[in-house]
Amino acid sequence: MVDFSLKGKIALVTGASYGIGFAIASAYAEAGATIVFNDIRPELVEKGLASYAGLGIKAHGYVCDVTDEAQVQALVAQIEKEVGTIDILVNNAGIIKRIPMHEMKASEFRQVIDVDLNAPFIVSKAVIPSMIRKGGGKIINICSMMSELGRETVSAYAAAKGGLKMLTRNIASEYGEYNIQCNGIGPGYIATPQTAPLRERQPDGSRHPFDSFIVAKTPAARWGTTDDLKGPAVFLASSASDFVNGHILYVDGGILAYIGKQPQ
Ligand code: NAP
Ligand code: GCO
Repeated sequence: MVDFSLKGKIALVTGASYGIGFAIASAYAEAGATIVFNDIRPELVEKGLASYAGLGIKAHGYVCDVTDEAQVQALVAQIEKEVGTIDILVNNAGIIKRIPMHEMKASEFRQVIDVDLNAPFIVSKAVIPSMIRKGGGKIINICSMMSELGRETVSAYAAAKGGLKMLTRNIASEYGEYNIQCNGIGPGYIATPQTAPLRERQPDGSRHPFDSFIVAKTPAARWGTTDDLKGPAVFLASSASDFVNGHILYVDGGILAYIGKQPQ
């Protein structure tokens, strides 16, 4: 019997008050895991706790900026004291800044790299020693279409998510012998607050051009929802994927396989 259960496991999902992180954590709870999450703003941690409670999930929420190594080290120690050793880490917290590269400040570029690439390093580094002591663990990095493709205005984000793909492969390479599997999920275009600006109705009520573009570029002819990510995330967190390591699982409705529909 293939085992997709997460019963008895403790999962930390970063930036999971809402959006993709919230959906993944909720799916993990449904599969039996104890949920731990963090957010950078106290009010969002409270909002997240209420949202989880609304689903009947007693989550553990903490305020922590994942780019701050001291805060992350303290968070992991507090989780280990109050909840237990982390079995599953999902590096989900992320930001994007859509600015033409020649207009982007170096500080803005660095901020995106800090959250989307440096932070997964910091948090993974903090949890790996305990995973080794425990005999194994799962690390899942939330990558992106921009781990493979570029587009206008997302230079920092693409650089970060491309780097995150290789960090995923390197963690897999360095820690596979300790029964730690590190894989990535590469969501396609998912309807969350992060992509809301790309889906806004135009003043005349028509669809945003980027909205129509993505629908034409996706064989499934739709935006993804956070529900589409739940099954792949549970698979990569479960023992069903114990021999999957260093893999980026694209959950994109087929975007990466498709040249795109001819404009009518
Ligand atoms: P989102 O709605 O913007 O949520 C991002 C979450 O990360 C928020 O809870 C945010 O908290 C948190 N966060 C940001 N900076 C943080 C920090 N320094 N420390 C702790 N938490 C922090 O994004 P999403 O659409 O759910 O995306 C989640 C992940 O999936 C991101 O890594 C994103 O790059 C990736 N992704 C998204 C899509 C998509 O189409 N939506 C596709 C591919 C990949 P605050 O609200 O307090 O900032
Ligand atoms: C953008 C979008 C994308 C998505 C996602 C695609 O501006 O192109 O925000 O980057 O967020 O990463 O996989």
